[in-house]
Formats: sequence, C-alpha cells, structure tokens
Amino acid sequence: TTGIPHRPGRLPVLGDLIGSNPRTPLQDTVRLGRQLGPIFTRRLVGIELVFASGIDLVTELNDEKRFTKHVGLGVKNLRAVAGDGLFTAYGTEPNWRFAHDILMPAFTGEAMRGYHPIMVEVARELVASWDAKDSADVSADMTRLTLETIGRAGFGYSFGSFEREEPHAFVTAMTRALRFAQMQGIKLPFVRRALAGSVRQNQADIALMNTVVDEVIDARRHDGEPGRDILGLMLSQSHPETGAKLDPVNVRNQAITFVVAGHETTSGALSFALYYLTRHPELLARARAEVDAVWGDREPAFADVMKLRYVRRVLDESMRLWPTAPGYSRQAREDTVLGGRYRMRKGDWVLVPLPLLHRDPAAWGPDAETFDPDRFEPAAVKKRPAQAYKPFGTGERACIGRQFALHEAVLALGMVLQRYDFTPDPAYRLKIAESLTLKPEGFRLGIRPRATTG
Ligand code: MNH
Repeated sequence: TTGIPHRPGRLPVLGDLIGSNPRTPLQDTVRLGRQLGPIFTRRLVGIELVFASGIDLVTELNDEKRFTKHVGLGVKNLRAVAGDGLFTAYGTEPNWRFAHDILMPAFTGEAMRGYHPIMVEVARELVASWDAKDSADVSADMTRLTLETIGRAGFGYSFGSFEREEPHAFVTAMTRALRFAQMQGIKLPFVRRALAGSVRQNQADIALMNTVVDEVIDARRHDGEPGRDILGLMLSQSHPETGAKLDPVNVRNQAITFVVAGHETTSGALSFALYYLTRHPELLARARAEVDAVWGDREPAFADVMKLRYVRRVLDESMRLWPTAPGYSRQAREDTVLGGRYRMRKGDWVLVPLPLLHRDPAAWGPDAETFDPDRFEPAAVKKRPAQAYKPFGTGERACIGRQFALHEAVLALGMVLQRYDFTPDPAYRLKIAESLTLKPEGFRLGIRPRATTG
C-alpha cells in the first residue's frame, strides 16, 4: 500500500481514526475519497483498507478473470447470522453454486409474473395505511412494504407489517443479531466488553430466528405442494448430478439471507427516490404524467410495470447517488498489478465504494453530483463506460434479486405517484443512516390523496 494516498496527518497508533465517525463509515470514506482521488487507503485500528473508486481501476477489478468477490470485513462478520447463505458464502464453498443453481428459477421473468399479484397486494396495503394518515415516516413505511413483499412472495409468510406499530419479533431479533455480528469485527476493548454483556441476548435472537424459519418450513412441508417460490424451490429441487437436496441448515441460512438482503436495500432505494422526487417538483410531475398516461387510474398488470421507463430512471438515478448497498470487495485470483502500478498478491483485496464510482467525473461528467434521471436514457448509457454503474454488484456474485427489487420498486413508486400529492418539509436536510445499507433518516412527507383520483 506504499505510494497510495491517505488522509494527511495519519497517526502511528490511531491511524486515520481522527475524523472518522463509527456511525458513518461510508460517508466518511466518500468525503475522504473526494479529496484523495481514484485510489486511497484508510488505516483504522490495526487494519489498513484500500479503496478503489475510479472508473479505470474498477473496470479492472470487475474483470472476472482476474478478480472475484472477497468475503471479508463486514460480509465475513455476517456469517455468524447467515452462514453459508448465498451472500456470505465463500466462492470456494460448494453450497454457493449449488444454491445459486437451485434458486435461479425463482428470479426469472416468469417468476416475477408469479410474484406480481402478491407485490400489488402489499402495495395496496401501503396505500390503505397512507389513506388513513396525513404524513408518513417514509423509510419506516417502505421497510414495511419490502419486508412484507419478500416474506409473502418468497416464503408465503406474512410478517403483518402493516398491522403492527412495533416490528415483528423476527425483525427485532434479526436487527440486533446483525448489529452484534458487525460489532464482532471491532477490536476496541470497550466494544468487546459491551459485546460480552449481550452474548445471551444474541443466542436468544438467533434461536428465535431459527424457530420462525423452521415454523415457516414446517407449514410448507405440510401443505403438500412445495410451489415455485424461493422456499418451494429450496425444499423440492435436487442437484442435477448428485440428486442431493440443500441441507436444512443451508435452507435456514438462505431464508435469513433473503429476508435481510431482500428488504433493506429496496426500501432505501424507494425512500431516496421519494426524497429526490419531492425535492424536484418538475421531475415528480414528469414521473406522475407517465403513470397517468400508461396506467391511468387502473391497477397495473404485470406488463404495465416496466412500461414506466421514467419512473425506472428515477430509481436508477437515486441508486446512482446513494447506492443502498454501498460497496463490495474484490480479491485477486493470482498475483497481479492493478492500474499498471499497484502490486497485488493472490488473495489481496480492495473495496469499491459505490457512491464514489457513481460520481466519478471521468465517467459521469462535471455535473456528476446533480440528480438527473435523463442520464439513464439509452443513448446516454451507451456513451458511458460499461462499469460506471454497479448498484447491484458485479459478475457471478452480483445481486440475484435485481429483477425482483426493480419490479417491486417501480410498481410501488408508480402506485404512490398515481394516488398522492406530497408536501415535503422544506427544512429537512438529507441525513443518511448507515447500517449494512443506507437510508434517509427522519425523512417525513405530508401525503394527501390527489383531487383527480378516487
Ligand atoms: Mn441484492 C447480492 C444490491 C435487492 C438478494 N445485492 C447483492 C450485491 C449487491 C446487492 C451490491 C453484491 C454484494 C457483493 O458483491 O458482496 N440487492 C442490492 C440492491 C437491492 C437488492 C441495491 C435493491 C435495490 N437482493 C435484493 C433482493 C434480494 C436480494 C430483493 C432477494 C429477493 N442480493 C441478494 C442475494 C445476494 C445479493 C441473495 C448474494 C448473491 C450471491 O452472491 O450469489
């Protein structure tokens, strides 16, 4: 890492700890990266991280022949909760490809057609809940929508998200277990002591998650038909060569993985989209005009959803500025040299902070910080480097749920634009909460059914 820029004034023991806030590691990295350029390092308590965010370096890192996903740092800590589930599996673990092959049919266009009525039903519940109030905590309600959607569409299980004020016990346990897992990566003495005090709570949380998942699986087993959703495929499909089925522990790990990976990210994307639309009334008017022209006041059929090209671009552009899964890591398959200068041994790895890649002026031009959905018009996309936009990751380990998330998000955004006028709080300044994912914090909107519709 010699020769790679870092924060000026790095200290011998504390490294770059000064100026870094444990609650905003990603936003700190973005701020630093703006000063330091396309590759830089941060040293934090005993570990030195390398970040590469320039389009040329990322284009190299995304080359699957030279690099592959690195399961380390935050992702590795999650193995305490999600084990060998798809997201946290090592590339060398046989269960990764096995589960990937079994689950691919749950994410085809045909599969989306099957999920569509369920997604509409959940969006209808969001609308019903908004009809009953005059303002909404946007991130909280989008999380209700996305959690409910993955539960019902993927597993035939309802968390009852719109019926309750407090989160479902599963969600409380999951959130706490994820936080515990993340903290295990922090070697500071006071953090270690705090963790030691919550070991029992953590055991109880994991036990509760396992119990819920096992109940969902048992209910499906007694149903007779396994079905073609995520759960059904995991229970019924066997390996084409060996005839083996996914082992029960892996099925549990996948269930937890899909609930975690399948809701926070989509929820954040919807929330950022509503934030940007309500900040730019002229763009909101364009998006709504599209909904009115394409859907009228009807509920959308499956094929109507992706006809909302502009609404889709609003989501694309929101995930450009704030990709809700804000980065990924890449490790060298063999000894190599990155960017013609930086020597990497086999296994050495680099982080890709997506908000920086997505604002690199070399790929996006001098106005890269401006919100402008027209960047995603086909002609504009064609002019950009292929690797400039990666909100769903890259290569073989890219997001399996991309189509699912986009169908769900375009549908839900279309339905709320169709039905509501919004009054944003002019005093609100975008504040971003970081957990595994990013979402706007404290973002409320006034909501009122439009005069022209029911
Ligand atoms: Mn998703 C992997 C972003 C929605 C299930 N997802 C990834 C990765 C990114 C990502 C980035 C790659 C991470 C890495 O390289 O380490 N995912 C998103 C975003 C959204 C999203 C921005 C919504 C917007 N993801 C979803 C949904 C599901 C899902 C919805 C499930 C229904 N994602 C996954 C799984 C993986 C993944 C599973 C791991 C895939 C693998 O490694 O095989």
